Amino acid sequence: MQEAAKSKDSKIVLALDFPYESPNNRQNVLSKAQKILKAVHPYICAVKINHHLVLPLGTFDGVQQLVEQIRGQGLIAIMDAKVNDIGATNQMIAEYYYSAGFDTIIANPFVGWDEGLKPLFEVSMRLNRGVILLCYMSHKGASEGYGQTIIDSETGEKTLQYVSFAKKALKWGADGVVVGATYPKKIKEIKHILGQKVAIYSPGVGAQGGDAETALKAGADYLIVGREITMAVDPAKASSQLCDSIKGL
Ligand code: O7M
Repeated sequence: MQEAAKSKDSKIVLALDFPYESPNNRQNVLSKAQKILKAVHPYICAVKINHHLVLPLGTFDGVQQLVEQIRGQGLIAIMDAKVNDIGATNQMIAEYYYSAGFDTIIANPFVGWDEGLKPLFEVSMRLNRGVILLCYMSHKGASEGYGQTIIDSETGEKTLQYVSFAKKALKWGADGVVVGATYPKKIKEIKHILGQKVAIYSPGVGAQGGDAETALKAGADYLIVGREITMAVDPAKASSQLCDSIKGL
């Protein structure tokens, strides 16, 4: 990610999301995605794909073509699977996505380590890929889970769920955490725990009300941006303007 961000001089991760279309128009979704990638690739450092594309296109029929295009453009391909199952299933999910060429996968730390995310980290290490963990999501309801006060199972002390997840990201050797751009104070708090060891990816800029500059100044390393670019009249212009506006931050 650091190399891609440096060579593209951009901290933008494009969330390649599109509104629902009838499954009969699947081919249209694929061409829209290919067209946007072609237009915006000079202004971004990575692309995040999730169910918006895997469901209509399929992993090995359509999404793999996009992953090849993404990697061919010198960008990192991130699979936003929010992996959240028992270990054996998590490992299978990762192996398939890695087979399709993804560099990294996003997982949910609520599932825990033993027989949870451990097999996912092991397969990722073995294949030299990355794991990014959710830490505090961008939507309002995030407070009900990520914002809960909990009793830490190891220390027996009261703490906040997202603080515990940030510490786990360090302990488990995660490559990044996701913290909503809509919560800059939480980005700052989490940055204080992670330092430069684990990168912060912030979604929620634009469409969800988060501000790019505020999130970066609070400590975000990368911004995950979807609709502000994908729904723009001119996606290349929208991404190049955003990229320019955050240079040097
Ligand atoms: O810029 P948007 O709002 O159009 O899109 C944001 C993208 O980031 C979209 O793909 C969401 O699924 C994702 N996202 C959030 O919006 N909030 C979160 O807390 C976490 C994610 C995410 O990427 O999780 C890995």
